[in-house]
Amino acid sequence: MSDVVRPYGDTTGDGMVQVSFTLPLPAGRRGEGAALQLAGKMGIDPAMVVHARPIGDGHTFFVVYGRVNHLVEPGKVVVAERDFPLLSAKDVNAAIRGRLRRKFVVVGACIGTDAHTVGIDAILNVKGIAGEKGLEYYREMRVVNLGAQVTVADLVAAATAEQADAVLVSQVVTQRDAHLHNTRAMSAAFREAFAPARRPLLVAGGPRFDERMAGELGVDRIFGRGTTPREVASYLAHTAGGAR
Ligand code: B12
Repeated sequence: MSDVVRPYGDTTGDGMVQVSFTLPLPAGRRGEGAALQLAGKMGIDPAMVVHARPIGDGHTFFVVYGRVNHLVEPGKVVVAERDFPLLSAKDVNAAIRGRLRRKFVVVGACIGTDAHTVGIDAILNVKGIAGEKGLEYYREMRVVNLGAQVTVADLVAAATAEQADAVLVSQVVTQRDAHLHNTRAMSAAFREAFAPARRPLLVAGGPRFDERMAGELGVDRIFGRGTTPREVASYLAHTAGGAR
């Protein structure tokens, strides 16, 4: 891998990027000028407005195409690596059976005011996503899906009543950092309600989470955009019986 790379637009290393944003300005020459000013301040030079469309009263959506001079250093990229093996459904079931000798109980929900259930349903429901079946398909798992807009108090109560091994929480709306506030509140409530050794595993997921923030948010693991049920099942099997 080379030490540095640049974005690719028309030719290798030409540094061309495309960005989109909305400005609270009416469409027109001044609006486009403002978009180019912003692009310049973002280090895009030269820049071109390739699309401008009025959206609502006094707002315009822009797409700007242009060159950045910044270099990308792949060797310095930090990501959350998967630190558990990716297993087949058969191996997940065998691992749980071998370690627990009972079903692994998963309680899932969308918390706060968030009503975006498609993501958590994709992970939990048998129909799954991306050609993989959801956790309900796994014989050694018992899944309780509480649905949308569940309060933290109700989630703690359900996890207690179901004797959950893992609590899976989805947060899709990120306005005013709602996903971060709600996840912190959830983890604090579980830490207060359970002694450390009895606390269920806490897993948060959603498209705009940074997977490296688990510690900061007080959860055991975060899964981001494009997660598949098999990854989650493999992680849960890996933790069954104590590994955190
Ligand atoms: C469908 C949708 C809706 C539907 C939701 C229906 C439902 N039952 O879920 C409806 C129409 C109800 C809706 C409403 C709203 N929505 Co909406 N919605 C979307 C949309 C188009 C798709 C979301 C989706 O289903 N993705 C598909 C799933 C499969 O992907 P996913 O959620 O990322 O999940 C995957 C991973 O993230 C991960 N994952 C997710 N959760 C979890 C949990 C765990 C434990 C794990 C392990 C993994 C995991 O695994 C999943 C599978 O890979 C998005 C835009 C977009 N294209 O993403 C906007 C979007 C999320 N909505 C948005 C908004 C603003 C709203 C509303 C506030 C609009 C309004 N003004 O009323 C309301 C809020 C309602 C509420 N109270 O929450 C914004 C959020 C912006 C932000 N910064 O937060 C978005 C991004 C649209 C936008 N660009 O503005 N919405």
